[in-house]
Amino acid sequence: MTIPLEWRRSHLSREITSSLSGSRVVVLGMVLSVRRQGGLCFIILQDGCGIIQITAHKDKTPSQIFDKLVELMPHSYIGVKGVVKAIEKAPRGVEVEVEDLYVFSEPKKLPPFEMFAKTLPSLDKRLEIRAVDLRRPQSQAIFKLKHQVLQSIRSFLVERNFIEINTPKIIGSATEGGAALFPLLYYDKEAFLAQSPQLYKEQLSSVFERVFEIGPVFRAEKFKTPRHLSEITSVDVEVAFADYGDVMNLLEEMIDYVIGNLMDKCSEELQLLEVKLEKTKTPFKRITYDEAYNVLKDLGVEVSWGEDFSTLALKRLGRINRGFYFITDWPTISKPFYIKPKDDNSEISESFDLMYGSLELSSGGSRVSSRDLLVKRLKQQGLNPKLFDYHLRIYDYGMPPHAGFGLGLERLMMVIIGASNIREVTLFPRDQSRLTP
Ligand code: AMO
Repeated sequence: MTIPLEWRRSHLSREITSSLSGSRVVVLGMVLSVRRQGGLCFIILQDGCGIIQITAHKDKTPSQIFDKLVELMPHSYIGVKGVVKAIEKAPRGVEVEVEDLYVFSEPKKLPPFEMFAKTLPSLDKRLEIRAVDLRRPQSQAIFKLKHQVLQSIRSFLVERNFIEINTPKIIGSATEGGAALFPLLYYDKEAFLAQSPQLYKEQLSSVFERVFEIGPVFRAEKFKTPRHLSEITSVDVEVAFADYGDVMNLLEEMIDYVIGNLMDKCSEELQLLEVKLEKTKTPFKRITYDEAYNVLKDLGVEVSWGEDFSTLALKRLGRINRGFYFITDWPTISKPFYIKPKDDNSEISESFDLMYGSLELSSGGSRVSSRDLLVKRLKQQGLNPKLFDYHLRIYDYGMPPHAGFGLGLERLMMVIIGASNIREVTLFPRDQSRLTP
């Protein structure tokens, strides 16, 4: 369908303010609600950036237009021509008084939830028609916040001379351990979906020094939890001539910047979601793995030195440590091969996890920059160095010391809006039981 010239949009909802009073505008969007009140009809129209009230007066609007307006179903996509009026009672203090109407499409049926409903069907049901669920202003607000988080991360890093990279998502060998890989057939060879841009970002830090990538990573997760997905967006950062202390500082500064930016720029979305953000307190608390281990032992929680903390153990730690904190200096054995053991104690590594209560948001550390040590660490972890030849050969030509982290964007969003399920902050989540939409 070609859009008639006279039904091209003149203004977005957000651009219509009382300063346009008396002007003629053309607005396009989706009907969120229709309300008849005596001789008046009020429509809330939603476009990509907000809402605007449309008002029709029975005695002023041509009758065929008025009759059509009151019959409109929510989810109709329409165009309205009319005059802007400043009205105190209207949402945003402004409305458009209808002169003409164009109906682009009308729904065949209505979704099983209202656009402003407080009680909703289960997330699983809503995900079946996710793009319709996203028409709810509250649902949309989550992704507008996510967009702002991404914008803020980019501007924070670019201001600090980082360059954005894009690395392959089809790869030949594991980076984070073999179990969580998705295999695929790459022509006649076995390949995998990337678990992380880890090795590429490390190599590129030897060239550009400060690199970041924001992109999908794939994990064949065996867990069915509200915190795990099979495909997530990872914010990966790598810095040359830096160690784990430097990148922990960078990460906490970045989180602080992102939250400050949301508070400044997204008050509408935060209000809609009833989220009250507080300025973060930096520096974040830092506890070592051993300190956490001893606290857990004292609490009678079963922990085995050298292993990751269990969900229960993290819950207990989260009760003591509210908000953001780092767990540092993990046993070398618990971390991937590229994490650097300490020079004075090779059992402990220069590593960290960033936590929020019991939720892990990020992990990172100083990297091994010697080829020989990298080969040794690969072998220790039961990995075949031959499969990493493409990576190891770069180290033959020299490698600066470097450090970095990977931050799970969806986990950060869970913390920001207080979501209990990661699927709530993912447009089209992928997990063991979900491959559509
Ligand atoms: P790691 O494997 O800890 O580290 O991943 C980094 C962060 O990504 C998020 N995350 C997930 N979120 C949801 N579902 C999942 N299945 C999932 N897996 C990971 C978490 C986690 O903290 N290469 C290293 C990073 C580095 O050292 O630079 C890495 O990938 O928030």
